[in-house]
Amino acid sequence: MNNSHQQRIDEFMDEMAERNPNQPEFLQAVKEVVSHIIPFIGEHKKYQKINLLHYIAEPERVIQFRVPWFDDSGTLQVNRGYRVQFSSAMGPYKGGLRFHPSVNLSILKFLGFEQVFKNALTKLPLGGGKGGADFNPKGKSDAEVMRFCQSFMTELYRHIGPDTDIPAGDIGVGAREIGYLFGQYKRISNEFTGTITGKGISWGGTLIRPEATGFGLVYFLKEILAANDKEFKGLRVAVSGSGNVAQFAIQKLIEEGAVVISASDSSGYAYCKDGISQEMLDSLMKVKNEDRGRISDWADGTSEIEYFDDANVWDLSEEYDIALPCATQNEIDESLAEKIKSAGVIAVAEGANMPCTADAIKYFAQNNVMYAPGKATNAGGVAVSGLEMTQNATRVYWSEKKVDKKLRQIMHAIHQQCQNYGKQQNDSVDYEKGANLAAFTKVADSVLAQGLV
Ligand code: NDP
Ligand code: 2IT
Repeated sequence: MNNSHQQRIDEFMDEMAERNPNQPEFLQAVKEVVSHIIPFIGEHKKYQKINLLHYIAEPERVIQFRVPWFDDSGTLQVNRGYRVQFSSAMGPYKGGLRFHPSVNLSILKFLGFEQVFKNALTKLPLGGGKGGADFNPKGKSDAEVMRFCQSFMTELYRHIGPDTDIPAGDIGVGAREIGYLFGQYKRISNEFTGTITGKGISWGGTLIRPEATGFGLVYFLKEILAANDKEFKGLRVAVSGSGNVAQFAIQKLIEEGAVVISASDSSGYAYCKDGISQEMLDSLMKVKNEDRGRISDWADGTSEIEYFDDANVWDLSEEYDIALPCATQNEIDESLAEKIKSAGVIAVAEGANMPCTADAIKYFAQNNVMYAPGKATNAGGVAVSGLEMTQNATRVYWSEKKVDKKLRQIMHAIHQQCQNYGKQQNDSVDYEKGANLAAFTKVADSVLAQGLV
């Protein structure tokens, strides 16, 4: 990168920091994208006419609201709810809802910003947004979760709609929460439309949506391996997280013949020397999804699973070939990236959104570890949400085979876009640059075509 580009990036980020104080995650996500876009704009006159970067980095609308609800003891609780409607350049706002105590505006703006580019890569007509609340569903009764979801939707419903903004799940928002949110939306609006995705299959959902993010991640990884004359068989894969994305990534990896050696949650991690079998995965899904238990409960009493309490899975000192972070943002910093490299890893593909810090990504680039960013690799989830919207709008249900085939095609096309825009002089692919530039051109062209104000 030449000095004038670096200077422009620094100036732009200084301005962003001033306009968005105390939003480190948002600034991190923006910097990651503009580092590629600024040199690209320098080479493409049509994007130089106007202040496109400022336009794209400013959400169209941010909604913040009070969410009051009564807990089981009759005490009033108050949480903070949000919806960041980031961009409608390419379609209605689309993106998940996160319920986690760490949720704040910085985190939701980073997620909304990334979502705009991710959704563009799917080639479906989707804008980008994200929302959620600083509510912790962990340890709450079903009735408490229901009351919270109903109160949350009682405000959110006026801002969303099947052609306006279509929320879905994310951390802490799974099948149960989507059900309660949709039920309340339907009740208030008196319409049964596809305003939320991730619905149950008997009430407007699509087959393969629960699986889509994890499956899509593995389909993408398969493309990376194939481009490097490699295949899954026998490769050892470390996975973090044990939620929706991790579970179905593990399932597809097992099908592909890989050996999955780990899963984790925020309390610790499980190491399975000989790999997680389908039977072990079934039991993990039961513990997590039905019993709402911990990884430690899964490991309890079994000899195949070694549990490490209060420990980070990326500290693992065993040898493995591939790392799939599927838990949360910034779970891998530079020192953990070094550990991952020394475990013998050839590729890191992000199931989570922004799980690697900027320094970790730099370390991978400098140390010959292939790195594929979440906006490309985890786009399968929102892609199948888009397919759910199509089915809802036309009032049909597609077969599992049809949805899975479309998901594979979409992941293949995203990989191709990364190759087209990220090919390096030595023929290797910079997936981060490829994803950013491929997405940027689509978003920017849509913005320019529609007029700016
Ligand atoms: P779930 O809530 O189903 O699972 C989240 C998992 O990550 C849990 O194992 C959780 O552990 C762990 N986790 C969450 N926060 C932390 C933390 N601060 N530190 C350590 N572990 C943590 O969420 P999903 O599987 O849906 O989401 C995982 C990631 O994938 C997120 O980054 C999300 O944005 C991203 N993603 C999700 C998509 C989807 O379709 N669901 C689509 C694309 C991306 P614990 O139970 O202890 O909190
Ligand atoms: O980060 C994501 O892409 C999601 N949480 C899924 C969004 C969606 O609308 O399905």
